[in-house]
Amino acid sequence: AEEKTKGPFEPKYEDYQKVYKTIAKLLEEKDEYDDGSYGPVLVRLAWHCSGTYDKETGTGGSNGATMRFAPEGDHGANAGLKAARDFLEPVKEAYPWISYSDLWILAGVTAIQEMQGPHIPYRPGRSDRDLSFCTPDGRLPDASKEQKHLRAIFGRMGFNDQEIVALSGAHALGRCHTDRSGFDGPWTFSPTTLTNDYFKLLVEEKWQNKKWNGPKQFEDVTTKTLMMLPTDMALVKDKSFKQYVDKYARDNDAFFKDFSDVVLRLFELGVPFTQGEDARWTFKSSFDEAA
Ligand code: CCH
Repeated sequence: AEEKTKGPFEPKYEDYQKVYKTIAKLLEEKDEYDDGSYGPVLVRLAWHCSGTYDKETGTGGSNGATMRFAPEGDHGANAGLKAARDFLEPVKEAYPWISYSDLWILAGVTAIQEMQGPHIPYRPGRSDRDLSFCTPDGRLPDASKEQKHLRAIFGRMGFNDQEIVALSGAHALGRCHTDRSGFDGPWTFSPTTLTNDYFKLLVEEKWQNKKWNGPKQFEDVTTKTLMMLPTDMALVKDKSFKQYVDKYARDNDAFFKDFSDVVLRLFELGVPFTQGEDARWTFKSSFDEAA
């Protein structure tokens, strides 16, 4: 009798949930990094893959994982993201069927959920591409600039004012490193938990120019331990941006809902999915499992 040949491995929801769990476990184990978590730098990796998208030419975005290659990996904006890519290398070895580009975005989703953020629905479908797909330098935002620059950069990706503000709430997480961007310090007192504190601090705290040898940044008058970038301060200077800062400062649920919607879109920019939007999955977090 003819033997049925096994087709190629077709990973399903359960397989991706396994990868999620492996990343979540590693996040818990490797707690000696930075403020105690690789979570923030994983979110930054996923955003810097996606944020190169240009809607006019359809180039850039999270398809391809072209940051593996020197031209893009060496862009100034990507300084320090090797820590995130190296963190994920053992996961790629354990699950060789997942593309780097799907893995890096799944890691961003995992990090957000494991830092108590909202669920971010996810679809696989990214494939890795060679270095000829690297994007030119200069597509990611420059922190020394203000509202005009933010609208130009995020407009190129297809985002409006409300979406720019919602996305910026990610700065509740992590910190600036002098040896990476030149800036220094965290935005909030809980840099490994996603909250709307970034917005609350922007409206409730007084901010002053930090006197130091580094690039222009702001410090909170009360403790002088927190920071804001010029691009962060632009969100309260600009009336159209400010209305959304006020809204998210008042209402964490509204922030979580809008953040989930916009991050989902960010993470899908430039990906030629073969499956429709109804094929998106929502992964269980450690908090769902404990419940
Ligand atoms: Fe950001 N970000 N970001 N950012 N960012 C930095 C760190 C993080 C800008 C500049 C910087 C988004 C938008 C912007 C994160 C997520 C997002 C740093 C410090 C700079 C500078 C890097 C360092 O020194 O390590 C600018 C300008 C913009 C314009 O809007 C968006 C959008 C997101 C995600 C949705 C996260 C997370 C970090 C912390 C990384 C870490 O290592 O702790």
